[in-house]
Amino acid sequence: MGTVEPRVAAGTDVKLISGGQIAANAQSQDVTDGFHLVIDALKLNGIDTVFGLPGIPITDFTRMAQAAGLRVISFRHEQNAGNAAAIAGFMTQKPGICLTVSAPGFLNGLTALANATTNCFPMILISGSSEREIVDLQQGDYEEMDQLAIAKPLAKAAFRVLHAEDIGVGIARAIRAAVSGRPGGVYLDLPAKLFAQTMDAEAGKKSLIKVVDPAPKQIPGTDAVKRAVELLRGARKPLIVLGKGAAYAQADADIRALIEKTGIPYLPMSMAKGLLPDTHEQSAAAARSYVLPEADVVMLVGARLNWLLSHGKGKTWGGKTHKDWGGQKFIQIDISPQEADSNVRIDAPVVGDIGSCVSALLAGIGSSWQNPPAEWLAAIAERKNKNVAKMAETLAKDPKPMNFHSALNVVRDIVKANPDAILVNEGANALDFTRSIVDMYKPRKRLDVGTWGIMGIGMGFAVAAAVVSGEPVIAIEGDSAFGFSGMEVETICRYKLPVCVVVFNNNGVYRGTDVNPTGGPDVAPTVFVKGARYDKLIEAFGGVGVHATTPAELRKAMEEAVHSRKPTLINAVIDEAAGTESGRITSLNPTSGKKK
Ligand code: FYN
Ligand code: ADP
Repeated sequence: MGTVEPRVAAGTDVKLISGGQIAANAQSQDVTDGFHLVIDALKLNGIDTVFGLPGIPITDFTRMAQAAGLRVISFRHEQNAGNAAAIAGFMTQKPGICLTVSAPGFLNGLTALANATTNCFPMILISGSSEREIVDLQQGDYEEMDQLAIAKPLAKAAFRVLHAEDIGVGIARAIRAAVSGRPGGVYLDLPAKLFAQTMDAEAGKKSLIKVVDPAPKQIPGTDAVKRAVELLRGARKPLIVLGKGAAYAQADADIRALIEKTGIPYLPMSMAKGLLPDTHEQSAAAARSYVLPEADVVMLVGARLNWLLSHGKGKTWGGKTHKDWGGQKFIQIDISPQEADSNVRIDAPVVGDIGSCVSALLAGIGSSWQNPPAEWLAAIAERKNKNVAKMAETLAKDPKPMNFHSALNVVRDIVKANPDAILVNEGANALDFTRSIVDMYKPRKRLDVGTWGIMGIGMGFAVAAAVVSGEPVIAIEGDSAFGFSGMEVETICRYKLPVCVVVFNNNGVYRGTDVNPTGGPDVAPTVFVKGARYDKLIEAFGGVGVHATTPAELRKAMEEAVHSRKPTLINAVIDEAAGTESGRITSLNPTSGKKK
């Protein structure tokens, strides 16, 4: 490993010595190198944080970046660093940067990059790579891999920089690709040799680009807006669906104004919860299975008609079979012109950035808008009140052992009392119950498994959420989900982050009651060590561990954690029989056709 070399002062004589280190004598020009050009290019573009994991060839880069004033957050596994970068991108609209070593480190980061692309989160995965000449001839280099080719199909864009003078362009292209249009994951391949390349410092400075207007507004066409307004105006049972694109857009006030001015009921997708407070009277979240098939005009705002919305068809939407379309007409606001018609007909596509589209719709609606028919609103309210009352009844119970509901009743109160806290959530039952029980009050406060339903985002998201926002973070984790990133509790402790992890421990995947049908010594594939003490894990790193078996113990521990801001892990013991297979998406599990 090399040492951090200061830049050579002007007027010194510069010679390269081994490993790219620079020996300076008097009387020569000022030089810079690949390391510093990358750092300078990131800083020039307002990047202040890098998530990553040091190792060959980027160890010195992480040191130099820290020395140059960037915040460098080091993880224990690249996937978690990548997830942190991706969600930082979602929260800030700036590309989150993840830095990894070559081949295996790159591959570890790649899952997060692919997930970022799938979720439309802006992120740049920067990986060091081995020597091009050897890689391309497949001569067996250290960590040999054609990383660029592997990243391409999983990223929105992928670039490689071979020469120091191209670093400015490379970073600029990566930033533009990540945040413009539909955001996504970008791969930037930086071969080891590039970091040590030197060039004249002045020329280097001139080669850097401060990206102007990286995510340009995209104004929707007036015809498209008119078409959408007319469709909405003629609706008898209109519905607005808010997706995480709407949360990302940071057009919170206009979105709220649109909903309140039109009086149209809305349904938040999980990461759009809190865009308006979940307690808002127009929220139809608690009447989901009623409003989707009943609505006649549905306006999608930054939400795709993918599996999470049953592809816009089938029984969820009032179709007779899973392929039948319902009778709805759709308006879709999206920045991607290709999104419309991907599953069913979109009658009024409005293509543009959500801020511009929503403000154009607000203007189009004018001041003489009629609220939706009272019967529609009353029918929704009836379903909603029924569901809310049923939920309240369940939440009021205090079963022994504690179950998801009685534990989440506590979480619900804690989040209500701390609306600025960020809620990270993953698991199956731990995810589904939290989504419908815990109300969110502010935009972009709920971060979860997203489009793929991916497990393993937990600790990466929690670290980034704390670093980016400075607010307390509450991570509600299924015990299985937690296992994917659990080692990052060391990272949470190392950076003293205000993260309270609650592991809902029911002894297994979905639940802990399965048995091995052979009677053999192995436990069933879904079962973990019974009575595991996850709280001990954080104690190993100086954090606060709490073993909670009752709602009262859980409440006390969560209150203390949020108040003290100390890294905390609460092992919340849940009835091992409480979970259901795959939570709310059991139907996606194939069943065997073989007769026993
Ligand atoms: C919602 N509900 C409520 C409330 N909010 N009732 C009372 N009070 C409140 N506040 C009701 C809602 O009307 C539904 O009842 C039910 O609770 C569930 O709501 P949800 O979760 O919004 O609806 P549903 O049908 O589960 O949504 C489908 C889905 C969702 C696909 C969007 O399940 C989802 O996001 N799943 C992600 C799953 C995932 O990624 N898992 C990770 C992999 S796990 P009804 O209206 O009566 O139906 C691997 O195994
Ligand atoms: P959800 O899972 O919450 O339904 P999706 O991820 O399916 O949300 O959809 C998000 C949509 O939002 C994507 O189609 C994406 O193109 C779109 N989007 C993201 N950012 C913007 C933006 N600033 N303006 C308009 N559309 C956006």
